[in-house]
Amino acid sequence: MGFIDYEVEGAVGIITINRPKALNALNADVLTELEQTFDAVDLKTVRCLILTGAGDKSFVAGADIGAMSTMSKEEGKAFGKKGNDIFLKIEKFPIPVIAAINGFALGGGCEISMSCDIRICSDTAMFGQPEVGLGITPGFGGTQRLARLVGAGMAKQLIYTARNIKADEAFRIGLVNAVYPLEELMPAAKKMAATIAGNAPFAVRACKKAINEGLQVSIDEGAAIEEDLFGACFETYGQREGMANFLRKKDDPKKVKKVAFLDE
Ligand code: DAK
Repeated sequence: MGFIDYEVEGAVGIITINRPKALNALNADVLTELEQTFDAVDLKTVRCLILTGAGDKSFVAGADIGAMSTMSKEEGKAFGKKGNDIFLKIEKFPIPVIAAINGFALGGGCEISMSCDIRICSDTAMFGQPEVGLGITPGFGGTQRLARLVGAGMAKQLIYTARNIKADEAFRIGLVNAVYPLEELMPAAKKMAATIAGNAPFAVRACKKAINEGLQVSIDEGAAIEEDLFGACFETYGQREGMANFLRKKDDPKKVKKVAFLDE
């Protein structure tokens, strides 16, 4: 281990990709450690994750170009699979993952942020898919997730031109939800994560599953997925206590504070 830091603050886990000398570029070791870190998250107590990069210059400057430059077709395919497996793991991870993008998010860096549930960034952030300039396609889901997030026309323009965009443009096209001065980024990410972690954990996880799975299917099938997950919330501590709390509040608004939802 050595390229990934993991710390827990309350119910929020913070995963930091820590390879600042290479602007946190992703090589096979970084990807392996990242996967091991996600596998080790204690889902009984951690309710939301933040993914960020070490240093104040880069989130992730992409896949490691030096490591890739001499790969054979087979090695390239294996590397692509390794990346795709971990990016899919992040996307399907049971609890929400917020990408706190503190600088360059290029190639695989932009792609890993897109596998997270929510993206917020510093005003110094820079996004792009420069792959066609390197003779490859975006290989960690960029052709798929960028089009889903910002629409096919904008995704095609960014990918075909390999042009980098700054934080304000990323915000304008809907790639990120909010932009902060660099020093305010992590406090904002922690505040958002703590707010999410303060809600009923079973319900939050069910929402993530419903949104993600619903996006892959027709609206009819999506409605069926939603019904199942909605039903699954009943009889949980969160549903019982959340609704009871609302009813108590109606009796006497001063009597009851926000529910402290138990882990479930
Ligand atoms: N890989 C390896 N090292 C990198 C790197 C990268 N992507 N980006 C930066 N570095 C290293 C630099 O080599 C330099 O190392 P030293 O020379 O100090 O040893 C150090 O980080 C600092 O970088 P610079 O000196 O270049 O710093 P600047 O501020 O001048 O420039 C920059 C920052 C981010 C604009 C520049 O470093 C840059 O353009 N970096 C490359 C960005 C990029 O093109 N990223 C996309 C990589 S392609 C696949 C799946 C996925 C992918 C591929 C295949 N399969 C399915 C097979 C993904 C591909 C990509 O992500």
